[in-house]
Amino acid sequence: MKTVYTDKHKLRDAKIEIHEGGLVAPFECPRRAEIILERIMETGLGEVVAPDDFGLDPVLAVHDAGFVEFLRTCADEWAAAGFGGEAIANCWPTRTMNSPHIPRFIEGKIGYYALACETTISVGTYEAAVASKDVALTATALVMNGERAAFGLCRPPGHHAASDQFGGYCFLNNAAIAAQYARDTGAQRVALIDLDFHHGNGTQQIFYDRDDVLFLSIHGDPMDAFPHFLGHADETGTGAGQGFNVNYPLPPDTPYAVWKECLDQALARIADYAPDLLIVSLGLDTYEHDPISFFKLQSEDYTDCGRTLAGLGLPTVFVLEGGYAVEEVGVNTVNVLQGFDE
Ligand code: Q9C
Ligand code: ZN
Repeated sequence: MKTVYTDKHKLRDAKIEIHEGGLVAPFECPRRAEIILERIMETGLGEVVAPDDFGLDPVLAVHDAGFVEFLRTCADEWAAAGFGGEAIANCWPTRTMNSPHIPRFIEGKIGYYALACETTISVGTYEAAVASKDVALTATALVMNGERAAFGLCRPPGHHAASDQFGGYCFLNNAAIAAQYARDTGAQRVALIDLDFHHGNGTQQIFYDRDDVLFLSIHGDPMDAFPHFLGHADETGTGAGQGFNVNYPLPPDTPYAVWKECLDQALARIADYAPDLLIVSLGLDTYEHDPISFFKLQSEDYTDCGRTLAGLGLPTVFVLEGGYAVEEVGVNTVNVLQGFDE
């Protein structure tokens, strides 16, 4: 299958992340995408093409305009306030009493829009996030125009980004933007399966009240893992979306055999839904040696996963999400795509 890729991901190159009580080099780093691209070249997976510019309309179809403007101006406003380093949230709206006012000052504004504080906003982050959604949209357009499948090598990732929140290394929700674009260009129903180790809280939120995008996610139980507050099995959708949100939280040390049972259940639900398009939020942080996750998938399991996804027989867009065992992320990613292509 074809891969969509651009060097612009390198513009997202933050220097710090808050992790276990200290500052570390970010797990979500440019090298991840380079290693995946190298593996694609070395295996001859298929042609690598550059993204087209889709502008902001497909972004504003799922994200709040004030939020997008905040992402665009955040790094500059941080510097203009006289702050050094990277923009980082140190405050949150009160959970017990909510005011509708969005702070004017950047220190309050970033707290308003932040989902978590591990993720800073550095110079270039917005430009990289915009390029990343163009990668996802280009891959989606390829499939809407007749390709069996395509891979969007997206960086930064997107699935934690909600309609007006960033965090968990995510700024714009590439998969959600792609799903909405597919709906707006002829797909009646879209299924979106999130295989990243972490629950796709942002994607869930964006489509929670809708029945035209079925969302399913297999992930570490939020009782034990980020994003901590969403991803429970009792989150099933609301209004018209009731029954169109499906979560499979799993405990520490889950091996592939158990994970695969959930995948089979999820795929049965998708087959029953009969979508026009499948979007896969492809995280590789389910890997046994991922530094921030707790599942036990092995490299060869990813080939089986890709083969299993292909069994649905649906036009399929793969969108890269997480995966932080950097040396192995190329092999694991391409194993899924090769398994699908077999
Ligand atoms: N200190 C994605 O995989 N919390 N995001 C990390 C380690 C944030 C993961 C906890 C994890 C975000 C796209
Ligand atoms: Zn993840």
